[in-house]
Amino acid sequence: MSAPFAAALLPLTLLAPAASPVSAASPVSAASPVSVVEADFDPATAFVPPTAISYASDLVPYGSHTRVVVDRSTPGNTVFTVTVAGLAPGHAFPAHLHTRDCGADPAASGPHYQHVPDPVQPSTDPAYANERNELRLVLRTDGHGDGTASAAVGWQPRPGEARSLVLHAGTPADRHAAGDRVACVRLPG
Ligand SMILES: [Cu+2]
Repeated sequence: MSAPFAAALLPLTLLAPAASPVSAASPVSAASPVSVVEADFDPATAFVPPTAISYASDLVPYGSHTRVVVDRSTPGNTVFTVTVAGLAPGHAFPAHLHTRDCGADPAASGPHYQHVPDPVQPSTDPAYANERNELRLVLRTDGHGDGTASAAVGWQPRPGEARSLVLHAGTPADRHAAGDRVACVRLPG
């Protein structure tokens, strides 16, 4: 290899370590007991599928922010903490763990994740559809549209089966039905 050619390669070699923490982030966070997703809400029509999708920009403005912390560090337990900034002020958003990945269609995230799956779907039996068997949060925003909510459950999601956190329209619902899906955050694993 000629010396000029080797010199040309050097900057690429130096770039490689800078890129590796980014590429390692997903596998590490999936295996780590604590995973953190931090993202701005974008429209579902964005060219690159966003980590956080807003389906209702009046309630979840584009560019508003979320942070979802999933803490599995206590065996047999999971603590979910959802923080938002810049959403509709003075609003209560029900938030749940759903089974499938977010998509352009709000229904893409599928049904609620259940620790003990109801053999009858859609699940309406209160023996399965309850806050112990599902993750159910209510995210209340202050006058600035900021808020945080946390809940602990006595289980850990099965890998790959709890792919998203969905925010519903809640109250005041304005132009939406209270149960409409207004935003979706993609979760690792
Ligand atoms: Cu839901």
